[in-house]
Amino acid sequence: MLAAPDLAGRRFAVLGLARTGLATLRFLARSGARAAAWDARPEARAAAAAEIPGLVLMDPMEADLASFDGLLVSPGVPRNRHPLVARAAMLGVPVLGDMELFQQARATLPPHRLVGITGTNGKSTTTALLHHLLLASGQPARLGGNIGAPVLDAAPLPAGGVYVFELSSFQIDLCQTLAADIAILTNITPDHLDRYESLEAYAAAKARLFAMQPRGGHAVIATDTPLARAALAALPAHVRGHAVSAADIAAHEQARWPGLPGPHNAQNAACALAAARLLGVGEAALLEGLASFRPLAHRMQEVATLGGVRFVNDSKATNPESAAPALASFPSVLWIAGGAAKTADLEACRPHFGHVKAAFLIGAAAGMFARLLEAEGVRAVRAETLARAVSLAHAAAAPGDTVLLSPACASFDQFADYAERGRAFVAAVEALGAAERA
Ligand code: UMA
Ligand code: ADP
Repeated sequence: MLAAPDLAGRRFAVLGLARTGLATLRFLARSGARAAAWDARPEARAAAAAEIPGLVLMDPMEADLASFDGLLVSPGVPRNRHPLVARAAMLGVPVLGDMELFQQARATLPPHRLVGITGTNGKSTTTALLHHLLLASGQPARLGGNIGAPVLDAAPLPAGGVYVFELSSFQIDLCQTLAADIAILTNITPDHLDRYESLEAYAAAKARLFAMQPRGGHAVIATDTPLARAALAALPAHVRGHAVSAADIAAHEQARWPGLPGPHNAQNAACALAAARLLGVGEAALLEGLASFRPLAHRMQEVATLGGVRFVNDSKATNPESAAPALASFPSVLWIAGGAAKTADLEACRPHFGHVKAAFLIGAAAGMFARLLEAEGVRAVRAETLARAVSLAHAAAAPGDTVLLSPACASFDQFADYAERGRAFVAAVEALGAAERA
């Protein structure tokens, strides 16, 4: 397992004890470092104490922070608002995350390469696709990061392996030296504006991935969004830029890739292909891998067809830009949307409102979305809960229609995360199916 012997004897404060925090504690224990850990949720503290023998639980707000070698923070802890992060900065205590610890452990690994994939949308798909293409070519590869597999749990690869890590801007913020041999940027559109002062600050956070690259590193950037084009134009001189675009992918080629429909997936495929070629994947493996790739759950996932009505789970669409391609894909949609809004508009979805027969709105954004949609002549129903939205949408659907969960919002007002929201949708659809069969 991964460890960093250089950290032996050092002492860290760990804040956040969900997936990242637990993997961090396991890694510190393996490395011989000491930790004092905390989470605002008592149940997370109890679970961590049950897993890690002898774990010291200590609220770092009440501790002498200056006596620690670093504050290790989970990406979900808001760096811009949490008082501890400001205190650490004031005391000169480094605030780091799991990706930076991975970087510090790299010297102990057999020769390898690291790919870091960021962007507002398409990160997970591009990460999974590149990993799949590497495996298709017989190269040892491991995926991890924001996709849901903490990198400090990654088992080391043999020599020649490729680590394919999805990086949120939050994870990049918590790095100082992460040296990606290849960095990919899929796109930049408004998101996470509760964590950044401005859209420019969010874009700058993503661009730090390039600034940290080693000399001669490669940056693969899809130039379809203006802010990603700007990142390409501003690349540091020590990095080699590669411009790609959704338009690079010919329609007749993409037609042979059933797991990658739509222009958004052409963008993801263009990024993954360029990186795979830089990593030496041959053309035959690329063709085989693109054809055999299957989409991840909760992204345009076909759940069932009941009485001619198709049900599609696109719960991972957490902003208007990612919901737009789903709306574009189906001609007659009963659209389930809403949750914790990221933006005060639905502009990216507006060109596809003609596909929406009616919208069923849930969560905190329901009122705002209803006003926006009604102003555009779209029928909007305030369903409040997901279960009610599924049943109302089903009742309003005719054969040939699609009931689409593509919320254009985060899930945190009603669910633990997008995956729990997606599972709730699948369960509601399965219950409808069972009722129809009874
Ligand atoms: N917490 C505190 N105090 C606070 C805030 C939070 O103690 O002020 C605690 C919470 O109680 C919780 C923990 O900190 O126990 C939160 O940690 P976390 O949200 O970072 O949870 P993890 O399970 O470690 O998940 C994180 C990523 N989560 C976020 O970035 C919000 C996961 O990305 C990632 O898969 C995982 O690490 C493994 O690397 C999820 C995500 O939503 C999928 N990412 C965002 C996105 O894709 O848009 C960026
Ligand atoms: P991320 O990991 O960046 O959230 P995913 O690959 O998980 O990206 O896709 C999230 C959502 O965004 C899904 O609803 C998917 O259909 C949509 N999507 C995927 N790729 C793109 C893209 N390149 N541009 C816009 N939307 C996309």
